[in-house]
Amino acid sequence: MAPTHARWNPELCRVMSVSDADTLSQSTVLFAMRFTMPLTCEALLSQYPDAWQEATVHPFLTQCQAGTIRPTQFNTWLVQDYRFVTEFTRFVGRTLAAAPDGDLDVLLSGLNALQDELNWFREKAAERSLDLATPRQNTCQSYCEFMGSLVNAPYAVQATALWAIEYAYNQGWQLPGAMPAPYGEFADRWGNPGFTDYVKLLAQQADAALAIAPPAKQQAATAAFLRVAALEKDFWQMAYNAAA
Ligand code: HMH
Repeated sequence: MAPTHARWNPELCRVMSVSDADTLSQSTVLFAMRFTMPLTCEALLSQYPDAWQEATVHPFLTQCQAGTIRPTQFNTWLVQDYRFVTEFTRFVGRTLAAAPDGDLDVLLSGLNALQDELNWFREKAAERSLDLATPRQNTCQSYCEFMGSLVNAPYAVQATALWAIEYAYNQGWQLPGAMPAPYGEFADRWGNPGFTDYVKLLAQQADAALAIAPPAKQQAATAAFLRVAALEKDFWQMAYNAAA
């Protein structure tokens, strides 16, 4: 007999062989949903709140907001992030190469913005007399290698990683609140409404790919999300490791 309680999703009850949904607790059903419902970006954020918090909340960002970050630390981040973005651009290019027709428009707009961003980084580095050929620190190197390792990953995994990478900066730079000069310009680059809209479109595209991905690919997407979160956390910390 089909369950009649309005709160329960009939498809979920069918998959779970539930005939009397009223006897199940809400938490049991939420637990079961992790194994029966398609994975989404939103589900990843609610399943791993601690990992995501560590990726997006860091003293580096709060010190930018307070205006107390040391210029050498900020410059270290800036140079490492330029080195990251050059490889990230290639990662987006490879993701575009694997994308379905309907996703090309959004990914092309992302690459267009990255062209502007790379030139902006070069301007910021020139203003500060920074050497953009400074070697990559270990975390930057690991992050670039991780993105390289996704070259043959299923599109659902690439799209999930791409969303997570962009969302980490979109949230990280916004959460502390308005930043004073010269950091406001940096916060705005990843916190502006246009970028926020772009990240939402990336989530929709990742969700659509995940919805048709078999469980093994969804697991790989989860692993990629958690790896991005860990790398983002370590990336902020690099600012304190060495001079630019
Ligand atoms: C480390 N993650 C890092 N750098 C960036 N510029 C972004 C994400 C967003 O593009």
